[in-house]
Amino acid sequence: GRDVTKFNLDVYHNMEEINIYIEEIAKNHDIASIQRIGTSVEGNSIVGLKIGSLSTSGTQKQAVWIDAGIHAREWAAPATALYLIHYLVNGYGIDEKVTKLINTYDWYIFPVVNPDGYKYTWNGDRMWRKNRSLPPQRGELRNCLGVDINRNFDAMFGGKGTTDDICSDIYRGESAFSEPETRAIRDAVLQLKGRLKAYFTLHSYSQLWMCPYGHSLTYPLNYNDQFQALHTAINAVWKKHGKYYKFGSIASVIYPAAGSSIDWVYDNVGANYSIALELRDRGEHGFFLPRKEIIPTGEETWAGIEAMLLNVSNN
Ligand code: ING
Ligand code: ZN
Repeated sequence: GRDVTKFNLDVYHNMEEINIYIEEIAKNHDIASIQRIGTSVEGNSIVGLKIGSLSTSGTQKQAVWIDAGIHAREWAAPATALYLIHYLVNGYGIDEKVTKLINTYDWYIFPVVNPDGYKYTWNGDRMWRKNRSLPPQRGELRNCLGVDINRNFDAMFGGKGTTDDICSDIYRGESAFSEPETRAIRDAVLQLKGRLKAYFTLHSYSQLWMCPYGHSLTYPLNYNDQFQALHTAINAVWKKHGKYYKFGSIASVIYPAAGSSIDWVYDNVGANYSIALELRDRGEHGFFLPRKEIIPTGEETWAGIEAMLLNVSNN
């Protein structure tokens, strides 16, 4: 395929630009098609791409999922997802490893799964994290907005690292899957049940690659496999630009956090690898990662994903 868009990958883009880019990619690359998986609280489409060649075996291919932008202010994450889309569609038929990974897996990539929040970081509050859901009517004097989508999944919902305080950045919502953004991810991922090899969710910042669980310090049944995969990934990441990422389970590496997407996907969809990334940096610029670091972050993230998937093909 040819990249006819004048889209610069080394700048941050608003929601409109991202949606246009996604449409252009689908138009210009036979292996890419638009996926609309739901509608946000404020009526914005949750849009991504499926990137995959036709199955040559006649059976359905395994799938890899990558979402970004669950948290609005973590701009490095959507920017990295756009880089990955670019790298995949332009590398197909040219780069041997990309070609192999596209022939092996159907890729589902959703750069901004919280479009309302993302828009609000462009025209309201740059530090907004949650979605833009109205508060429940339960007689409180405060009228804070928003639910943390990464506490709203049905994985020990209401447990550690969550709160029912509507004003908190980790407000879990009224009930599991109360939010349309959470349900959109749930329903789309469930369609891949039985063939989802790996689920990735991109956040920033801190430079971490993590597996379940977030809800507690217990470890998933295949923890050794996931730990090994994370190790492979962070080594490849390090080789690319010399950046060091730590790895391990969510609760052991950062903090306990119930209701997250990776815990829910691991337990309910049967993906052997359910992985959350915290991209660059380690706090120097935090959510305001300089634009000159977008492409290096994309490059090292791809290096990790590629190394990991080529390594785990038998597990
Ligand atoms: N960190 C994540 C958060 O939601 C995380 C960490 C990832 C927790 C995956 C649970 C599962 O708090 C940021 N920066 O959002
Ligand atoms: Zn986050």
